[in-house]
Order: sequence, then C-alpha cells, then structure tokens
Amino acid sequence: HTADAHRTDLMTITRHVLNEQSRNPESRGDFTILLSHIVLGCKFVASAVNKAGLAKLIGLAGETNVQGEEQKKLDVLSNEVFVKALVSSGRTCILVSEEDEEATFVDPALRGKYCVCFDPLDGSSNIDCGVSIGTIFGIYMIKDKDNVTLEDVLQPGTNMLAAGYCMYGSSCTLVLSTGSGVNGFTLDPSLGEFILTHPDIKIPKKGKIYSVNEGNAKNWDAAVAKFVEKCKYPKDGSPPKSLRYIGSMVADVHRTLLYGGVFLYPADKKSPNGKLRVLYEVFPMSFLMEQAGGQSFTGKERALDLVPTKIHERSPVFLGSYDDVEEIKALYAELA
Ligand code: AHM
Ligand code: MG
Repeated sequence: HTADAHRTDLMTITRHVLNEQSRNPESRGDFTILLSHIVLGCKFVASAVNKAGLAKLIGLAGETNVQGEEQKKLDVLSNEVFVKALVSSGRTCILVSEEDEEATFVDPALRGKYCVCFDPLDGSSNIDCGVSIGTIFGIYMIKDKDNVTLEDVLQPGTNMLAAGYCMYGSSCTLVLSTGSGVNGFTLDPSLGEFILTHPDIKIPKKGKIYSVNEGNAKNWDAAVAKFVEKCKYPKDGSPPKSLRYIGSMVADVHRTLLYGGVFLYPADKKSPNGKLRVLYEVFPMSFLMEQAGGQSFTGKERALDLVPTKIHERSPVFLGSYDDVEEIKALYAELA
C-alpha cells in the first residue's frame, strides 16, 4: 500500500516546501519561488555535469577565481546560471558566490528579501575524472529592504533561514533544511523533478568513519593528530574507524550525514584558517548537521556562532556524529 502511494502520490520538493511554509501564516510563497529557482540551477548543472565528458565542456576557461585557482568551464557556466536564476527570481538582494570576488547587489527593481551565499560547483579537482561534485547554498533574510549592506550577509550561521546542497553523483540528490529537520530529494530524470526519498534525515549518534586529507598530517596541531591516532589505534577496545575521503565536500558530508562519522578540514601550520569558506561551505553544512542531530565545531567554538568579517573568510571545521565531534572538542579542551 505505502509503496504504491509513493509511486502515485509524488512528494516533489516544491510540494514539500509549500507544505512546510503553509505552517507559517505570514508566508506568501516567496521562499518557495526562491527555492524553485535554486532547483532550476541544480537541474542545469546536473545536466551539464552528465554531459561534460561528451560535450567537451571540460577545460580551462582562461580565468582565475578569487582563491587564485584555475576556473574550469563548468564552474564558470554553473556560476552564471545560478546568478541569473537567483536574480530573475525577484526574491534576492545580495548574492555571494565562491566564484565572484565581490558580492552581487541585485538591481532595486528586482530586489527581494533573501540573501543567498553559494558555491555553484564545489570539488573542482574532481570534475575532470567524473567523481561526485556539488552545489552548496545558505539563505539569509535582509533586515531592511531599503538599506541593504554587506552586513546582511556577514551574520553568524545561527541566523541562517535555510541551507542545502545538491550532489551530482551516481544520482542527483538535493538535501535541504529550512530549520525543521533535514530532507533529501532525488532527481527523477524522466520527470525532471526532485522527489522526497530521504525524509527526516538523522545522523547516527556515533560513526565508524573519519574523513580527512591525511596528506596534511605533518602540519596538524596536537588535537587533530591525537584524534586521528585514536581513530586508527583506539585504546578503549573499540574497532578502528575506516577512512573515507573523496575530496569533494558535498560527497564527503553527504556520506557522513547518512552513514555517520566525522568530516574534518582542520587548520594546519600552512593554512591557519583551514581551507573551507565560512559563508558557503562551513555554515550551510554545519546548519544541516545540527538539524540532523549532529554537531559542527571550529576547534574553538560552535561553527554556527562564528561571525564572519569578510565574505570569503575561511574556517577550520569538524562536523558529523554528535559523539565523534564531542570527542574532538574534548581533545581541544585538553591540548589547546
Ligand atoms: P574547491 O572550492 O577548489 O573545489 O575546494 C573545496 C574542496 C572541498 O570540496 C573539499 O572538501 C576540499 O576542497 C578538499 O581539499 P583538499 O584537496 O585540500 O583535501
Ligand atoms: Mg568550490
């Protein structure tokens, strides 16, 4: 009965978000419209990523992004599609993209109340070999529509309204939280719709996997080194953890959310603030982790309590199963 109901009574992402928003009497559908434009961007990128090998879209576009990395054609394309989709939604006022050095202030005629921070195509080192990559986004609301400033996006992560990511993998999965739990939707290519496939995702309280770039080990601080040592040689009689590291944050976080465990991109002697960017990598993923019952920590504080001072700011991050992050916090308290 239930299986049949699912097959004929399709819970699309739009229907799901409309249901969620209808609980708020002040909702006028603006968020649903904004989200449908984000979904359009994700579908475009999904289709472009699938065709990338064939269409020879891969290759350098001859530009460098703000972090000084070479931009691939797919990154440039994805960024353009997202910026245009978000602006044309008429629901945004400030956009922060990993690919653009400056924030985009939307023309007053097209302005709405939402700010969107996003990484249109994260995991660029994995594009050319067909490994999973993704889009990450976080959404804020402006304070005063007639006086929009950069301060509207330089807010702590706790002020975020919604966050999500879309993973372009063996299937295309969009994971979203609007602040009441986490839900996962899978793109049905024959319908062109994201269908609810992972309702109310909860991360296991403790995991069996750790995920980190161990090539940076020689520059780690004592707490990270000790944590990873404990993963491999546990002293409490528990079995060692498995190591899984894809090098695409979306894919590594998605696995962590579903299977449990911990993902870390710590600070090290060479990168004192780590690598990942606060506004469009650390915050959205931390928001999702907390909403799924996990935790996210910077080595000093709860990640969502950070107050960024510039739009491309970086921060170390340790996120995942509640108990595993608790262990990292204890090591920092002991060794820092
Ligand atoms: P990117 O913006 O150049 O794609 O870098 C971000 C990516 C993340 O997806 C991933 O978690 C991390 O970089 C991997 O970094 P490293 O190759 O240093 O392990
Ligand atoms: Mg990126």
